[in-house]
Amino acid sequence: MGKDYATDSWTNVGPSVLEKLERRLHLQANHPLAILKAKIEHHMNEAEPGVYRSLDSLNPVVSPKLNFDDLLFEADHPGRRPTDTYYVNADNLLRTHTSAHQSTVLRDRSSRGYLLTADVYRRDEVDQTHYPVFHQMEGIRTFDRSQFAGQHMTEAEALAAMGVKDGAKNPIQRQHTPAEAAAVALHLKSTLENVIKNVFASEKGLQWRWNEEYFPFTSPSWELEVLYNGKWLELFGSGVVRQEIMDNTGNSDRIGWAFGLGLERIAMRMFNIPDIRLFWSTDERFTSQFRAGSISSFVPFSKYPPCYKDISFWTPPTFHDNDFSEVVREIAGDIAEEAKLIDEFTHPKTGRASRCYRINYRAMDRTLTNAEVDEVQERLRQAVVERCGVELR
Ligand code: FA5
Ligand code: MG
Repeated sequence: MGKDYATDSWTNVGPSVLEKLERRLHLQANHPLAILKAKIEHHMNEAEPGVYRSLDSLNPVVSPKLNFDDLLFEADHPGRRPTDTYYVNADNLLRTHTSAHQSTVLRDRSSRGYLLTADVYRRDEVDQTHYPVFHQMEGIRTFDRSQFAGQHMTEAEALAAMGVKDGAKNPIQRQHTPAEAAAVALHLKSTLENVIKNVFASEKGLQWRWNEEYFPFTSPSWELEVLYNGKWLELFGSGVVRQEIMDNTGNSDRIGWAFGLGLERIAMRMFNIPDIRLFWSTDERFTSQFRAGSISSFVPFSKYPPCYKDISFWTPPTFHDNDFSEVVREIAGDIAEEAKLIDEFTHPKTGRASRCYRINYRAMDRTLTNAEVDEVQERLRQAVVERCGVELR
């Protein structure tokens, strides 16, 4: 990004993740993620003309303060751990969500709404729906609080109107009147229902549901799920912005909602893309299938055969699944389709823990040879010993 960063004991970003910083898939007009972004932006601008300002080029390197503290994350929140987050060094990390820019844009006060799209980074498992880099769109909308001054509702009425079952678990903030919280929450829900109806317009009988959720930076909070291939798939998190955040950014006179939506989750369904790795493909058989402004169904090129290899090892007490996933990503790259834990046990006498993973190797553009996979597996075996301190069995 044109800047040098010193490494330290926190540094845990490897080259395969760093090279993704330059790809900016959501800015390539003919890429499915950019097509989806444009569709949502267009819809939101029609729904409320002139309200939402689009931002899509903010720097992915942010401070832990912006990513966590400003959003009121607890000091011991698991998201802060280096097992879950990519740290450039102790003072800089790769944003784990677009909410990392909330306090910056709120402080700006030049607009009542924002749609902020960006690449986000998380250490995670390896399979067809998880990738260490994905894309989110953050929506933020604020309102002048004085406009709700004349409205009255009891707490019970407001909770019922918003669809909150237990006000102790998912409370209206003490700084808010029940009426203003309900008005903002209902605006949020209807806005987002209209987004998914617009995005999935061609789908008959689309089914969705709101679940109550928890986020440190919103209350009440919800996520929305849609029914996809018989399974409920989570599309976004959302809620009424915590008033402390509004106060800290010079917005005590305003109340707001926010949502954070995963673009890949929607695009996979919209364009029929079966594997999250495909978004990163530069294979023309993938890229040539999409055009700005049009929603087309992906025609898969033939699926190449998988090749399974198992690896078993004794683990030290500090071992974390995500550290193993990271080594798989660094060594095997995109030919690793999935790394699945298939067995674990603790030796009854020595108390040592053992794990066995099955790695499914499959390239999306060619057939892998056994010799080639053996070579990768051998390098992986060496690397896990060196980097995770395990003992191979
Ligand atoms: C967040 O990231 C919150 N910042 C969302 C938010 C914003 C809540 C504003 C309230 C107000 P979460 O971790 O659930 O929440 O991720 C949000 C969405 O990103 C998910 O619903 C999902 O669609 C997508 N997502 C999360 N993890 C992955 C992943 N590993 N791969 C692809 N998409 C993912
Ligand atoms: Mg979630």
